[in-house]
Amino acid sequence: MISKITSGFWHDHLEVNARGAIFHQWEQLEASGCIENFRIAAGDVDGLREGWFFADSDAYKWLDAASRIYASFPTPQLATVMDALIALLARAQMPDGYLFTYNQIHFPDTRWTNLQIEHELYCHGHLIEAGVSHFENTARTDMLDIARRAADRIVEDFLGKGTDHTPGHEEIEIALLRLHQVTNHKLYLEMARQFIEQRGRNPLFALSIIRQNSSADQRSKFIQQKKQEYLSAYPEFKPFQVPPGNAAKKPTNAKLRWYASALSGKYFQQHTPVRKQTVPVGHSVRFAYLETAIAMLARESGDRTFIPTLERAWEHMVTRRMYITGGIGSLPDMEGFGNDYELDPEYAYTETCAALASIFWNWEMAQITHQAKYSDLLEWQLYNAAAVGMGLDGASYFYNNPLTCRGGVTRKPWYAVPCCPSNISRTWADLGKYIYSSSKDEIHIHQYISSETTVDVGIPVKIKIESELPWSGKVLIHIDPSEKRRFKLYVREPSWSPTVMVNMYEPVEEQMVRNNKEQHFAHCVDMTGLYDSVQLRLQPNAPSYDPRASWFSCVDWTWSPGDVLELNFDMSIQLRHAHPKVKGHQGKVAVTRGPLVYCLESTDNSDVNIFSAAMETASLESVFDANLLGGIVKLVGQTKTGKPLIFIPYHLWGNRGESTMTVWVNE
Ligand code: FUB
Ligand code: ZN
Repeated sequence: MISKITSGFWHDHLEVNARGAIFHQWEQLEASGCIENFRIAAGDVDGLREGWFFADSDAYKWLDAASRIYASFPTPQLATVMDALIALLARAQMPDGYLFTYNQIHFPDTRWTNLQIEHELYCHGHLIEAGVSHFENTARTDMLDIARRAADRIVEDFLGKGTDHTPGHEEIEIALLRLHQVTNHKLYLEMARQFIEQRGRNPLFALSIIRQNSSADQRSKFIQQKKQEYLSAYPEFKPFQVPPGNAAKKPTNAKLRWYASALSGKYFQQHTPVRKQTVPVGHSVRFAYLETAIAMLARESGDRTFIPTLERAWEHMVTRRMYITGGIGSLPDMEGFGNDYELDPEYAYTETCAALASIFWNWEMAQITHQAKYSDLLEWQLYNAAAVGMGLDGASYFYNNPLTCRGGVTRKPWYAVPCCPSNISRTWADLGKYIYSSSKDEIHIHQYISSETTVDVGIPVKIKIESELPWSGKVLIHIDPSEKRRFKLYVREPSWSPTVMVNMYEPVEEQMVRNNKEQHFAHCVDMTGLYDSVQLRLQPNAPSYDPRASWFSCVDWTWSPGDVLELNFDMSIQLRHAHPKVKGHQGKVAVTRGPLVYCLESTDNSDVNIFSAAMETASLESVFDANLLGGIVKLVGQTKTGKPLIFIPYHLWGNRGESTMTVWVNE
């Protein structure tokens, strides 16, 4: 059920997404040759294919994002670009459904050659997802037909095949399951199930990866040679210059660990069958896409035997392999998980896509289990580890997201691997789907985002949320059933709010109450007694972020048109400590308020060394500053020597040119 986001923090972000980011991304895709690759494959033009073997996926993810954006911002400019791209994809697709410009242009006689390395199935997955999103948001079937042709090709080529026929980068599974949701075509579900169940069962995986690596290397050398020949033949051709990416600080043995992880299969989550994968390992985007797909399969097929493994992996990730921001992936090179408690803030890779992938996974888990901890983490990652990925202008991005930066890192308009920009755009454009879930006689409110929707509990119930998050803790929930009706409303008590004060307003005479709620105040319920996880609730000196402290409280009530529930979350500043086993964090705190992690950026703190300054913790207070970064609540305090300190939300750092930054501060 998609809600319309109506105002506030997220509405502003969605405006930037729809009016700026999506067009900026299109320009970059054109400029970088990604779209031209399809024209070459279609035979429209001759030219040089550009970008990585997975470049096609960026065009598909853009179309996916554009389709979702179009549902709320249906501009003719966007429609024109989308339609042209769909027509181009139709021309580029081979008559039998295959579409992968890398092979079509360079190796027309080969297919499905290096499944672990070359992302062929990953690209087809994003193609299929674009088709599903386009159909869901426009009700048109032209792009869906392209997606179905691709999916049918895959079913024909892979269904019934053995354990050496799984993708190296998970994604196709999610795509096939989404396609199954809209077509109800059983074979798509079966294909996804096979890809998932066959993972980690190839006893010769190491040999296979060595062969594929060497084949992929040879193929890429061949392409380099072709490129040189092309550039000599066409000296006037100027290849797109991608700005240099941000170097990631890494431990000395990072490369070696990457090789070891790849050979063992862990990097690809191919080391053991999925039901035994209780520890998050390897490339973190791949890992979280796999978990998302497994959860989707469990939900769609009703096979709940997958759930305990997913729960254990989640618990492991949250307690031992996740940064305070909700970011995952502490090893550059591998772009993935390190060992337990290996969470160096400077090495933090925490790719934007990894946070997004975790959001997808958490949403699936929230729907299956109705446990608030998943929605809590979804919210935390949305505001921190994911939101940091897009700059305020919608035209500058981070790819990897350190928690400590000593310089040399800036937001870039584009990347050689531009997977994150369109991924964040498509997620934001779909934010309205993460707010509610409902069944016969209950509604769960997972997120407090200003929005409107109609929920079905046997009768239609209009719900409007007016949320002041993340700056203030007041949230009004207007409940408007079409007639008086008893049902349970579950509201999530966030882990970050030590207490929640609740007021309920009930109309006595409908019009009057709507106009003047205070005077018709009917009930005041302090819900703090209603949850079981009291022991996990935060104390002023909190441990690290722990979503398990979140709980759904139930308001079992006969609702009347015009009822209003008011929640007031505690927005006091929290000082959080890392787990004692995380190296280098003794004597340091991370500062959070509400769902936001804060940081010190040198731009606001030119008089202090943000890495060595010791904070006077009692001095911290929150101040709304209308002139800072578009209007934010900043935190102001001072060092032990009396120098001012200004904290801004972590997701906003890097918006004012090059700087240094730290999340962890000396106490
Ligand atoms: O490989 C495709 C995407 O690019 C991955 O998801 C990202 O981590 C980056 O490697
Ligand atoms: Zn990415």
